[in-house]
Amino acid sequence: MFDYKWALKELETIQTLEQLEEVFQKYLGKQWSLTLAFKEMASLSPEEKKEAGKTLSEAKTLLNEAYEAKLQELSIYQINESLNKDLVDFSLEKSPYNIWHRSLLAEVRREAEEVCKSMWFIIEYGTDVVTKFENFESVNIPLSHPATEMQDTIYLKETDPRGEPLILRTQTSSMQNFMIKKYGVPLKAVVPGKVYRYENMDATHDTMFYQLEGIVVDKWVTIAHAKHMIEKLLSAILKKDVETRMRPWYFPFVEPWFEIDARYEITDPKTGKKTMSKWMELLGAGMIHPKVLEMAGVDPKEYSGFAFGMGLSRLAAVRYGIKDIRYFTNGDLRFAQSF
Ligand code: FA5
Repeated sequence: MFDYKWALKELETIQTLEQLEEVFQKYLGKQWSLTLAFKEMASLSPEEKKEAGKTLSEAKTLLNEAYEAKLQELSIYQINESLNKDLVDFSLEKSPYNIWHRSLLAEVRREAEEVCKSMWFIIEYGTDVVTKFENFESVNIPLSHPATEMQDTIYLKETDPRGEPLILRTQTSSMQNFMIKKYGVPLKAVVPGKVYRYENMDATHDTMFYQLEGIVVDKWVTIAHAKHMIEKLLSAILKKDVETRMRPWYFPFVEPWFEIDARYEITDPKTGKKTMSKWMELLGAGMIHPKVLEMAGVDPKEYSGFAFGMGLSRLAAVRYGIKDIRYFTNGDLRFAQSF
């Protein structure tokens, strides 16, 4: 008859999960010694069968319990072992560099989003990689426009599933058509995000910078609404009184169009004297072109709207009086560590 006490002893001495598996197969697996023992019972007398059945059932329960207990013990042991191996040594000396600093650009972007939320704008980010249709044609920029050529636009080798060339978006206006189609009208939405251009870099031009697109569509929207709302947003984001001016410009996707500049001043922190004071272009805006509305399925006879594209990197420069927007992204530690 099957000696389960011996099996229990064997279980007790097991040290690894692999050994446990072997013992399981030996006693409790398909070719169980225990199963065979049950089979052997067929040749016994009814009295003996009763006795042997009771013993074997008891053995099965005990073995299963012992197996489960061992499994738990070994699993916990194995987890602890691997944790010990991966232990992080917290006694290492602190790095001489303090890596946590404020990112002024991220701060301005986050605050701009909060201001927009409080004014009931929907916020969406879109993707940095877009098709030429999204970036240009959907906002009434014909593909023959110079901006679509290599000097301004960064092309990717990859194409979309239809074979359309993919590019890095040059403007958040690439989301206008998508947003109107997605949310319908009336609509009040903003799209903050990175844009990329093949630019000649200088203190106010980077190849990657942040824009914040605004799209407002409803019945009876006028340029007076546009001016009022943009001015409100600017003063909430800049958080200080900044002199601004509005002047005409041209964008194919709005009509009429305008740009807003702000007085950009740099003060020497030591002497408190102004070292620079000039106009800086902050944003382009205008009434959404009827063709753009039509392309997004909106009847321009019934609805009108305005759109604007703010340069968040330049807004941050004006707000904090930073003399070169490239400091925000070029990783210069002297700049990063001073905030
Ligand atoms: C546009 O990108 C238009 N999509 C804006 C627009 C939206 C007009 C909706 C009408 C309606 P523009 O190229 O001027 O326009 O860029 C908008 C703003 O982004 C600029 O006013 C400026 O603040 C910022 N900007 C432009 N180029 C750069 C650059 N290279 N580096 C940093 N900021 C830039």
